[in-house]
Amino acid sequence: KTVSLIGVPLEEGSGRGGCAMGPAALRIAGIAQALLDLGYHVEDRGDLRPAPARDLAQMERARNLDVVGAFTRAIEAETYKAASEGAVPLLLGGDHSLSMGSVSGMARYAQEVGRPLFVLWLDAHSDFNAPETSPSGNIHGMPVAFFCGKAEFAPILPAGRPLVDPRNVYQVGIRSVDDEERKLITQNCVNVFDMRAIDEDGMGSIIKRILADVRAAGALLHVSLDVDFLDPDVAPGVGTTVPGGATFREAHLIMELLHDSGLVSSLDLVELNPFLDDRGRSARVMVDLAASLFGKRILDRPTRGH
Ligand code: DIR
Ligand code: MN
Ligand code: MN
Ligand code: MN
Repeated sequence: KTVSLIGVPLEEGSGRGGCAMGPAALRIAGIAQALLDLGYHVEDRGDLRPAPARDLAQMERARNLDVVGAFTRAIEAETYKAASEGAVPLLLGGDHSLSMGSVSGMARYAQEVGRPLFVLWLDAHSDFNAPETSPSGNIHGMPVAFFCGKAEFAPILPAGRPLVDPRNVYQVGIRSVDDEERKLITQNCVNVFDMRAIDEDGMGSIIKRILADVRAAGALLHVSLDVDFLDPDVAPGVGTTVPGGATFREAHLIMELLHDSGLVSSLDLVELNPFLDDRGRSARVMVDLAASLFGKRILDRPTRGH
């Protein structure tokens, strides 16, 4: 099996500098070698560097739309291409606005193979703002609304692009939602498992329920992992830390369950800001989590059925 690394040096969606160094930091932390050690064929497609899209006029409530929109187009095409060639696209971010492109590319691929696309969104934030509801104007707070067709800017992707049904979006780790955004996720029936749900029910049982839904639907599963999903003590290298996040073990458990499910079609690693990191610690945690998702185990405990 091939994993295609797609570098996305994008920070213009985040409202501060640093995430553009994320792909370099993830490479230095050993993302390719970790996958090679697990027996994958790794194809590094390098970094995308599109020129700003001159047809996308700036909007006050969606900052740097020309840059983010150009990246969205390039990411959508590259993700779709990698998936069509039979690889698992692994996006090395870059801020979370990159998921506008990666998820849209996977939605196009899923439509082509006649399967629904489900999304597992591991984040402190719901990222369901629209330009009209966003308190910041930062597009990294809007990607879920975008790929569900609930946030329109100037036309970035072709009209009639395949969308994700918000009922097929599962958000885990949520602990920071803006007021207007809360109404949107409720109205649109996004499945939200906030930190309280994790505390009450346990991470394992929540993820197993989600994976059962994905399996029952015969869907592809795109996983989007924001560094701030993790507790800031575990991963400080992110611009929007929120206290009370997932622990190291909870995060690894998710990755191990995802691997065992065999359902994951594609992955985003996003929001790593090496400028804010502590000697590469957060970059290494993200690489370690990706390795677990691709099959690395602490103990080779016998799998049921074997
Ligand atoms: C806030 C912060 N909800 C916003 N969002 C994110 O600006 O829309 N921070 N995604 O990482
Ligand atoms: Mn996010
Ligand atoms: Mn976040
Ligand atoms: Mn395995």
